[in-house]
Order: sequence, then structure tokens, then C-alpha cells
Amino acid sequence: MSLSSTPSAAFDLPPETPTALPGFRLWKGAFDRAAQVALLAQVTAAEATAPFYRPETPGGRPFSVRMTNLGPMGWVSDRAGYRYQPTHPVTGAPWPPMPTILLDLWRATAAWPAPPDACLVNLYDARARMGLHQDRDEADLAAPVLSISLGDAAVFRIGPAQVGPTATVRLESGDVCALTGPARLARHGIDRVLAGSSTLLPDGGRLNLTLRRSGRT
Ligand code: MD3
Ligand code: FE
Repeated sequence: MSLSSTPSAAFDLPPETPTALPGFRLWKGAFDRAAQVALLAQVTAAEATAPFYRPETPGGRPFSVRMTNLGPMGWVSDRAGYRYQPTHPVTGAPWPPMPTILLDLWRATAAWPAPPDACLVNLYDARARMGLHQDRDEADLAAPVLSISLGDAAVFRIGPAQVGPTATVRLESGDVCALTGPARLARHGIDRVLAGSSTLLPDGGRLNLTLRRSGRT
């Protein structure tokens, strides 16, 4: 019997896949099929209180990606700008809790003393994309960002923070990557989703979950 009142499990990681980009850490197949099914079920259950919605940019352009969040804080975008907030912008309800398995994954990979306080969930249909951008809305840009991919594979693009050549990496269902240190301010995006490459999502498409420290908690 553990003395801790907050039980935690270790997350069993496969060997890390080497990458050519300092700070870009990749674990291919970190979630096996059963773990993917279990995580998908938790996201699907959370949709009842936190439905996917289509944000718009501060300039008023709709995202092609639909979004929701889990955890105390969520990333949102609208005409007022990009920010973290504790409630769903459409329903006004608090975001659903962060799944325990994601806290376990963070502990196993992040080398960061505090847990993530936000999990942005991106839903891509076959035509959705995400343009090159930096993630810099978090209070402490030294904390890593952790990503989990589910469903159809995608072509992920990543390049230096300022200017320079970009590289592409195929992200598949169950893959986990961490953006740490020199990669934390990398420019990155999703060029395209490879429709039909996975049977995980009943209607096809791709989910990406990113664990973050918003620093607003
Ligand atoms: C590199 N999501 O939500 S995940 C995002 O697949 C985002 O939905 C993409 O970019 C997706 O902001 C890419 C991989 C990722 C996540 C965060 C990063 C790469 C990153 C933060 C810094 C650098
Ligand atoms: Fe990003």
C-alpha cells in the first residue's frame, strides 16, 4: 500500500527514437493499440462536457483544426487573441480533468518538477492543416511541451526558431514527442494528414494532444 494519497503509475516507454534536431525527443509507438483505445475513450467521454469547436484567429480566420482542452487550463484563440483560460469558450464550463495516464506520461518524459496544467486536443479531418508557428503563450518557456498523436498519421514540419531549413517527420498513432530546450521555440506545423492510414478513430481523422505548463495556475 502506497503512503501517497495520489496514486501514480509509471509509464512504460519504448526506447527513444534518435532525431537530428537537438531538443526534439521522439518515442515511436509509446502507446500500444490498447492504450490508444483507452486514451481515445477518455477524450470521447470528455467531449460530452467539452465539445470540439472551431476557434478563429485574432484576425478572424477560422482554424481548419477543431479544438478542445483537458485539465485546469485550456488554450483558446478568438478575436481577443491567444490565451489560456479555465473554461470552454462556447459552453462556459470548466475543462474536464486531465487523464491520469497523461500525468504519468509527463512524469516519465518531461524531466520537469511540476505537472502539466493544460492539454490542448486538436482534431484534424483529412483536409485540416496547421501552419508554421511557435508556441509561446506559456508563462515559462523553459517547460517542455509533450505531444501524443492518435489516429491517422500526419506530416509534421519543424524548423529553427528564427530562419533556416525545416525538416519533416511522420507522426503516427501512438507516437509521443517532447519539445524541450533548444527545440522549445522551434517553428512547427502539420502539412497534411494521411487519410485512411489508421483505423483508430471510427470516422477517421487525427487527434493530437499537447501537454503544457500554461503557468496561469
Ligand atoms: C514544437 N500541434 O498544438 S504537435 C500545437 O500535431 C501544435 O497538432 C501540432 O503544434 C499537432 O501547438 C504539432 C508537436 C509539437 C507540439 C508543440 C510544440 C511540436 C512543437 C512546441 C514547440 C515546438
Ligand atoms: Fe504548436
